[in-house]
Amino acid sequence: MRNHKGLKAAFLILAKAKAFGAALAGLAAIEDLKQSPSCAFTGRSDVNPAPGAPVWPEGARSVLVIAVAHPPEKPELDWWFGHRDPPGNRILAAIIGRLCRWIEESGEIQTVHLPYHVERGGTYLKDAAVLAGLGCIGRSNLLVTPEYGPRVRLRGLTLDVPLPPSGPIRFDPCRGCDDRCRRACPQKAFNHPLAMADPLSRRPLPARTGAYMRAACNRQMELDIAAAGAEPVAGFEKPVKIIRYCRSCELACPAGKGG
Ligand code: B12
Repeated sequence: MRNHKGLKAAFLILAKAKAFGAALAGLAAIEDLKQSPSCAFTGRSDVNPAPGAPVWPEGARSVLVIAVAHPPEKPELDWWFGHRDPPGNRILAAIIGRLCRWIEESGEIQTVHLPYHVERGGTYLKDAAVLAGLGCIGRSNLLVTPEYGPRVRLRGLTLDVPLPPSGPIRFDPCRGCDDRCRRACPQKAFNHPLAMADPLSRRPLPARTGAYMRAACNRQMELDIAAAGAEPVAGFEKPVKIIRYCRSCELACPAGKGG
């Protein structure tokens, strides 16, 4: 897309994402994303096995990432009700679905609504969000935004046109922080520096210092599933199991609103 036309399209699309309910929205170039730490790191560590490089939809050139805030006073946005995915995720999916339809009405751009899981055709949303200018990767290994700290959830779509990226931004709230996200972890997932077998792998990653252990974090998720009990919930005929996944690292972060 020629420069001025691309800029205008980017502006209109980002404005529409907000009009449809996104708290934050940004654009990243897929060429840049292919070089991003998660794509490059993928599969290089036995400790943090990852699904592999994303498989991009044919012709995709740009990614639009949106964020919806998950403030501490609305914990239910993040809860699983039985097999039903969290309300926050359904809000994200609805916004992306509407955006796809709206963008395609132009007749000039093809979109693909990215699934959540990388192994099912999705992408690494935190990396995409950093490149799109939504924030930075914090010592919690989460995307930290100036507005809401890490208390956001992400979703994306691809577009088959090269649009001007809206990031990255200069923002680093972790510098000088006393590591309260890491200290809050019930499984001490940040206590183990990763020895990366591949000398070319980027030492400071993940969680910026190579100190995030997925298996330990996942152990807590399994405990959270085991702790879920059936409760009466409006809209459900019978009591339903509510899974409240751990959010200790993000809730401990002082950055942004709700921090
Ligand atoms: C699989 C998965 C999990 C797994 C494994 C997590 C992991 N990090 O490996 C488990 C179940 C354990 C998990 C846990 C959690 N998850 Co999770 N998870 C995902 C999923 C589906 C893929 C993540 C992945 O595989 N990453 C690949 C691995 C290799 O990378 P990584 O460990 O995340 O670290 C990379 C980045 O930090 C990056 N990086 C580091 N520094 C820099 C610097 C720059 C400049 C850039 C560009 C990148 C970068 O490089 C690292 C790799 O080397 C994403 C959704 C998605 N499609 O992206 C959600 C996602 C990352 N999870 C999310 C959340 C909220 C959580 C939890 C808080 C649980 C919860 N209540 O939902 C915890 C927090 C864990 C943590 N502190 O990292 C959110 C994060 C939102 C945010 N603000 O960042 C996401 C985006 C989902 C969403 N709905 O929005 N998760």
